[in-house]
Amino acid sequence: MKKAFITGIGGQDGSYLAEYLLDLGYEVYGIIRRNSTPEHQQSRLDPIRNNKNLHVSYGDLNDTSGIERILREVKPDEVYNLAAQSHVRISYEIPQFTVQTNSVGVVNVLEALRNNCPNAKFYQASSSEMFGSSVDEDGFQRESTKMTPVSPYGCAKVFGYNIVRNYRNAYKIHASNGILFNHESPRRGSNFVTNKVVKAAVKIKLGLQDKLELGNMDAYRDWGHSKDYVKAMHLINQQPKPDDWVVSTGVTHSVREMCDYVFSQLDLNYKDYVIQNKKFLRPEELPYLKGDSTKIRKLGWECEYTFESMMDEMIEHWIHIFKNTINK
Ligand code: NAP
Ligand code: G4F
Repeated sequence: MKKAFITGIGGQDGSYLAEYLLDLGYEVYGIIRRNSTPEHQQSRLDPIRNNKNLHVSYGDLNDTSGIERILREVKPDEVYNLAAQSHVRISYEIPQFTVQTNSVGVVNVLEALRNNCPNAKFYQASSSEMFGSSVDEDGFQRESTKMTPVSPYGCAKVFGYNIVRNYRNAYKIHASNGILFNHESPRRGSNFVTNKVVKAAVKIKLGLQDKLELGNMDAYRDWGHSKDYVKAMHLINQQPKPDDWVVSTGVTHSVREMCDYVFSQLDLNYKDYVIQNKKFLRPEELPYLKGDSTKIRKLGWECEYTFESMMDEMIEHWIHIFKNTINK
């Protein structure tokens, strides 16, 4: 039985990846941070909580001794470093914590791996936010696109990306980067724009909310589904040679178009409800993302969800939640 260790297992991707690996027959180990409200934090793991092959313990990327101890005891075959302060706008509010976790945290895990299980395969959750303002002439970002990050989050992720390549070359560690474009699901944090919009639109439809306050509606994002993207993470760690891969749908929509789609599905016009609040604007915005994932598609990876089927699933999720609330 293969053993996998996942940091950030309580997050959107970590929870889907854990489910996927358990289904494949892995023994899965993961860390969550200590939190004053554990019920809330661990809810994404509820579907697999009783699986005997799941082992969750407390840990933090900034607590090196704990990471060292787990890797020494478990000696995993595969390590997935998904833990991060993952919110771009909030990275302006807590830049030092963001850098500590998203940059130094990567070194902490790599060092623990090098000292305790040097043959383990390492996956780093790199991000399209690293491209920042760079777009190739054909309108896409790809593995070769220049990285000009425009946020503390993006800058920190570029360091993580580079240190992975450095450890790969210097120490011959099987360390890879997945450069993932935005991906969503019903498990997405509700302060990210897709889930924020869907949750509010459903509440407006049910008479539970009047308005929705957003920031910049003219940014474009390439939105895929987290369930499809965790399969790419696993595929990357199965490759004979470590490398860097873009994971994306190749389709882009503006925040405005996404709002239009969601409200229309509920027979509403977003223009009647959405207002701008400057507090949701960013000091520097990333205006446009569209990824070329030709390289990983050559390995057989593909998306099962479309933008529309993913948004529909999120709408259904929130309708179910709020109808149950109303009926109680
Ligand atoms: P998420 O839901 O925010 O999950 C991140 C997890 O990391 C959370 O469970 C969080 O725990 C944990 N974490 C934060 N700081 C930590 C620390 N110091 N030590 C240990 N754990 C810590 O994010 P996600 O959407 O699943 O994304 C997974 C990874 O992919 C992240 O690294 C993200 O930056 C990257 N990524 C995401 C996307 C995307 O569109 N989703 C795209 C590209 C890359 P708490 O709940 O305790 O904060
Ligand atoms: O949903 P978002 O917060 O995602 P963002 O900033 O693109 O970051 C996500 O994707 C990255 C990959 O490119 C990941 F690395 C990162 O961890 C995260 O998962 O914002 C999307 C767009 C932005 O242009 C933002 O300015 O939506 C715009 N937006 C407009 N109003 C808003 C809002 N975003 C949020 N979160 N909240 C708003 O009210």
